[in-house]
Amino acid sequence: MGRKFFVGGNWKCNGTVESLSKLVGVLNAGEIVSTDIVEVVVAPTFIYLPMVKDKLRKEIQVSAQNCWVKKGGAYTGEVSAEQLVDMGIPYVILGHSERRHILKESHDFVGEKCAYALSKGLKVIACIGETLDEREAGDTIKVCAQQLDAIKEAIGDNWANVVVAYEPVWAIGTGKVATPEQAEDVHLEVRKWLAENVSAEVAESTRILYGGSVTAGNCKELAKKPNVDGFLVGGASLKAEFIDIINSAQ
Ligand code: G2H
Repeated sequence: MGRKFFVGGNWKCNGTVESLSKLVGVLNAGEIVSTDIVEVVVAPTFIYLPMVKDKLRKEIQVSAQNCWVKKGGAYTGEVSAEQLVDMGIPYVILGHSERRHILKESHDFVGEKCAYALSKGLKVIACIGETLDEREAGDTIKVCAQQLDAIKEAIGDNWANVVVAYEPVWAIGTGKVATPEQAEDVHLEVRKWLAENVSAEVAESTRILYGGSVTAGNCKELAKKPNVDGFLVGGASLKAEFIDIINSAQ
């Protein structure tokens, strides 16, 4: 069976009860292709997760944007994987570059978070990607491999509930989208890495998403690439054009 297209909306630290209710209304009213063809997930901040989950059409799932690295307890300000499961949240985004770079989450810490979240039954959208300096130094694949190595070190061969999101940092929120060829080149390398370091089956079945300034205008060309299995969308997922991105599923 082929890989089902996957479109995630990462709402980041945006929204209010009013604006997100309106956005959910837009998503509920939009015509979207069958869930046989595309899996759709949106990720509000923790505080709005229950509200969005309740109001949203059932074809669209919800995701957290982060969770704590181990069992909950005396960790002020954190939300545990158990608590997400308790609230019926199926997905969590881990290792987003805004957390790696602004909050200094290391490769190993992200790997440990992935392992713990998976062990509690969450599905993980694991983000990787290089900075502009790393790309210009020719280190794109090396950096992505280091990030994947740390995840593999923590989760072993347990990739069935992992979706990988390749998000070049230089393309995030900048309006500078990777070309379809640039995205495909890295996705192919990520798939090779999976084949060489995990298994041929995992390489074949794992969805590899592209993220970084995806819009309704550029998604169709990106989606044509054989190793682009969907998108993780930030800014454009807060707008009605997210429907068009969902419908770019091939
Ligand atoms: C990358 C992406 C969503 P944007 O962070 O994860 O955001 O589409 O705004 O570049």
